[in-house]
Amino acid sequence: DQKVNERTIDKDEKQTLKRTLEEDIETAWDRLEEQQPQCGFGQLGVCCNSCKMGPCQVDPFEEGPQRGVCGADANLIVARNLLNDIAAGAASHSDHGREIVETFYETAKGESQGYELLDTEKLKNVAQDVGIEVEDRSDEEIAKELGETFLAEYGMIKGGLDFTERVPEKTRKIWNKAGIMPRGVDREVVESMHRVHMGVGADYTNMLLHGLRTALSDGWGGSMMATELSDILFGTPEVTESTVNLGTLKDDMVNIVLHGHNPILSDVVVKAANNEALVEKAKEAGANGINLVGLCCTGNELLMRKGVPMAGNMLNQELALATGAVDAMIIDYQCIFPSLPQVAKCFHSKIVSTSEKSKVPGAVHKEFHPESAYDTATEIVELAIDTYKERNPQKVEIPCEPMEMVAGFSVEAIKDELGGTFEPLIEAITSGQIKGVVGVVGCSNPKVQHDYGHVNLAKELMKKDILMIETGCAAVASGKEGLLVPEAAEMAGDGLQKVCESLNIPPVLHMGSCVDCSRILTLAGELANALDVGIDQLPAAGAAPEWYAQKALTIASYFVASGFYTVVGLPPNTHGSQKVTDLLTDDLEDVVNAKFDVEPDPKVAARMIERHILSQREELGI
Ligand code: NFS
Repeated sequence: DQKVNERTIDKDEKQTLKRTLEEDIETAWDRLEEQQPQCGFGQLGVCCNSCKMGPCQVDPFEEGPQRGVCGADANLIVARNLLNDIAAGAASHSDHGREIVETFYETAKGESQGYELLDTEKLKNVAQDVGIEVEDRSDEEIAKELGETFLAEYGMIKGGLDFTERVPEKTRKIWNKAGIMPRGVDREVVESMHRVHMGVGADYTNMLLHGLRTALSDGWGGSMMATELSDILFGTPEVTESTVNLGTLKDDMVNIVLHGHNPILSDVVVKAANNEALVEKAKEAGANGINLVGLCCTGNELLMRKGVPMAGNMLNQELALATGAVDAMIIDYQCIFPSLPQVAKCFHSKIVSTSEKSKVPGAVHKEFHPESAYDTATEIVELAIDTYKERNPQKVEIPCEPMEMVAGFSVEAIKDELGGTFEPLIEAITSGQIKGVVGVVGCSNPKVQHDYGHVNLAKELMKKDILMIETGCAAVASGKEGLLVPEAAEMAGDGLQKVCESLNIPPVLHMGSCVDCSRILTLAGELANALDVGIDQLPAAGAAPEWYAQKALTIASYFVASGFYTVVGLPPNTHGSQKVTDLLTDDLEDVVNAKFDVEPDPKVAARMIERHILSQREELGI
């Protein structure tokens, strides 16, 4: 019991965690335990395995070697590792974005199966944002040109990203001065890989500034294209009610879990699962129907647009299987434990991999392509129904009832809730009813008690009249804790409580998946433009209390580069260099008017964020 309590604050999942321990079902927590003690050089970021004169380690206590074979010191090794991480994160979001752009383009040309241009109003808005003519043209024509324009964002023909048009003038000036204006998405990532090669970048500051530029090409490029075109293809999210936690799995239904990140597959699976003939088939197999639930960010995409319930966040993936109730877990890519087939083997469950990029030994592979999307989705749903017949009801343990939540807060939806203009929000902020806005984002990490960082940071900040806009695993943690319903405003300070009551919104707004952190950027751009300031001047901040992924580091980096003071709960393995640490947590302020801080205690982090927001308000004179 002690172990279970140390591992999570989610009371509902404790029972399932206990089961994994009793029945020897190995999870990430067990593997973390086996890894102890983790390599100290790695934690400090002072080991380098880039070139094969190495691996090299620099002695942080200055007794052993101070340089690798090539001559790199701790500052360079730490910075190089960090740039490598940022590039990997930017690449994964942006490559996901590329698949969306390609599917969008195929749809515009009428070559995909199961997709349509669903939100044509947004199509026109986005096209106009990037300077495409919309008058007297068909939706397909506009979409085709938009698809071509966005495909070109990846290369370097244009020399600049179109969405930087959304960046406030003052913020763009800062980027130009710092030399970090992003050019092309692929260009920045490839250039990062060039710079981390042995014998290229040797100046840690120069390396890390390029890290910021690479991150910006993700936030205002790859991720933003992923969000905006997904909205056009699958619908711009509107405020929607749904449910969350392991209780969303049903003992009398065929349970299909959609896990990963890219909605191009999962969205079509939703269509297939609603097909009457397949529902009938499920009933013939003895089930009451087909139950779709989401996990991780693909789950967030479906929740936002279709109200599909969420089984949980990153650390819930093995626990979902450990309920014994999952018939098929469909994975695309990112944040997927390679160990899933091992857990599935303890039950009848099947893992179905779908991306050529993300094959997993032990999974059934059903490769997915936009041209045959619906056929593949149908095949997978049929497989799930067949697998259901093998389920042993005796082994099913669903630990709880689902928790209610509200999601779907796209920038457009927030504007709608406010009555069609951001004026009421700006009014609430300037009057001090709401002191500021914080983007709480990122992963779960077994090094942190599950959901502890997210939930406590949100609770502390709402008491201080600070509104949360959340994405990813952070938002799901808030959902499981019951913070994503309007009634949660009772826990907030008086000002925020009143605003939530009058608008009937929760104090924590679920804005979507991790690529939807770009919605946070778009919103910040709108607010800053309305106030005629740079993003760095807003009474706002970012936080990633339980992050683990390179992607999260990229998000934190584009938050900081865009002007958000950002507090992360775990260090990015940089403490082996005092100079890099100083740069990130101090000197960056002189470059982009924002910086990182590292603070594991959410209560302390909340105070740091509040202090920042109050000083921003003072400078704005509000
Ligand atoms: Ni984003 Fe983190 Fe993964 Fe989503 Fe969750 S772990 S970096 S929040 S699911 S991407």
